Amino acid sequence: MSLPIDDIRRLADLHQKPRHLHFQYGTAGFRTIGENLESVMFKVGILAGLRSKRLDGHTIGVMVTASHNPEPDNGVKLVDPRGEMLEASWESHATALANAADTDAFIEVLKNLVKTLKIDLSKPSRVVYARDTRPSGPALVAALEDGFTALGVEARNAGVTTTPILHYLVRAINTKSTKDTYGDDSVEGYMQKLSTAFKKLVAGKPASPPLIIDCANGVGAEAAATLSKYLGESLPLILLNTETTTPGALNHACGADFVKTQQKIPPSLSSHIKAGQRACSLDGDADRLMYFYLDDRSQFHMLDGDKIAALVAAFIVDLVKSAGLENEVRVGIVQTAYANGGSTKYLSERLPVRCVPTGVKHLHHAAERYDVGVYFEANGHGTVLFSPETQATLAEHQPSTPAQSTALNHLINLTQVINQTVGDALSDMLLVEVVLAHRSYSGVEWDSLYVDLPNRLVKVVVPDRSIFKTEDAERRLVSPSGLQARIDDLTRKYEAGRAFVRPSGTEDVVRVYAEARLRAQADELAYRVAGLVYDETGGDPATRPGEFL
Ligand code: G16
Repeated sequence: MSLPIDDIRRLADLHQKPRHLHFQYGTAGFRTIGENLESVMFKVGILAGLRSKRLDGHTIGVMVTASHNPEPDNGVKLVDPRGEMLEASWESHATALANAADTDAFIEVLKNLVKTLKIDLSKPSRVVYARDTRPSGPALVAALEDGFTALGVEARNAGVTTTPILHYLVRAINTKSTKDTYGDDSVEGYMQKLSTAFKKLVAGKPASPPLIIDCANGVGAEAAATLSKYLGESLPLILLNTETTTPGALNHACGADFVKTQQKIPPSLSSHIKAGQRACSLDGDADRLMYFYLDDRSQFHMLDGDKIAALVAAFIVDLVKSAGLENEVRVGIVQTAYANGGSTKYLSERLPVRCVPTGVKHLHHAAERYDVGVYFEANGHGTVLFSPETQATLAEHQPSTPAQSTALNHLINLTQVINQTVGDALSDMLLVEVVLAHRSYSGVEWDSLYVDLPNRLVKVVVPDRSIFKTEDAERRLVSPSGLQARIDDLTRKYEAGRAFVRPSGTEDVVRVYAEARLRAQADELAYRVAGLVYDETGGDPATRPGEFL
């Protein structure tokens, strides 16, 4: 069987690549200004179908989103059959297809792919796809659907939903009627699974005061509203920033990325939040979560991905011990260079900790090597993975006391409340609420697990970010040459100083992170390192250091 060249040609002609652009399948798939992405979507539709054929007809996921990016951006990422990110070796195939200059070149790349990857075209191809609430979404989905039509893909439209729900659906579809069944392959199945496990985990605990959720004016608003119905009184939710149809509102002055980078409460929440009340922010596709609260003096306290990891890991370690499984089940942590030095010190005194490059795919793979792998990026993106062996151990273990039995049941319910396919803001939120309920913690006690070093994250717009190359899990620059030595010289002057520079994989910027003992020092170090980057590259004068907080 050969490729349906006529159909592909006819539809490819409708989705021509913009001449001047180069596309790259990066940290989170393709991501750029939405209106430039139509040709990419069409090609991704075909690529997803080929990936499914290569994997014997297993269902592949396609998510159309630009997550934390501003509204004019959009993007697309592929999801492999177990709900994990696309296998890294296929990223370059995606990039090659996206950059084929015209229909002839595209068909050539396709033929080569089919040949070199030995894709059996007679196999079925199945895809499930969804989009977030961005205005550019419907047109891009139409282009994606043309790609499905061109290859004859059996495509299931999951509509407008969150990235983590799409990942859940992919795994649920592929494990349906198997011993590894992940849940019913529907949004209801997801809601039912999470809320049922949550209710079991908090049964008998005092009712929580309401939790405020800043939905970033994104698709998380719809999912959170549905989840709220399933949770009922077990967790009262107050949903804010739910304007999914207001132009320009998505991620604007709200959401997880705003909270993390600005280190302050979204202005739209100020009149709703009372001292001591906990609140959290989702990002535009609900895969990141940031908690925060205001203290009695109205001071803002951020509980980011590092704090979530510390809270959750300690809880799981205690349950493992209480269940009598400390010799069988080893808990480990995965972080990135952005992890606050305070968190790394606290965690590595208690558990094995690994540092990997930014990007969920790196964290996810590293976490799979532990029996229970807790991975969170400081930006609030993360989850907990229980290895198949550990899940079997939990299922088979015979507790010898009632206390062991209770702890074991809690662990089993945790495997259900946690979305193990990918970081999931709503699932992570339930997980945090479980731990807070069990520990009787408010934000204050949680925050006091360790003290964050003051830190600052800034971005510099440079003419060509690809000249920035890193090593040592992105903690050091190897190019441009000599720049790392200048950063080192500067960093040495600050007590507890640490700084690094890396090119973003989702925005056309270079990111600079710095931390130091005192707030003013962390800010100064970040700006001075940004200044070095700027001087090195002749950055865009519109975004001089100091102007992009
Ligand atoms: C994506 C990735 C994350 C990463 C973030 C920022 O998040 O999934 O792993 O931390 O981008 O990446 P970068 O600093 O390279 O731009 P999201 O929430 O935007 O999908």
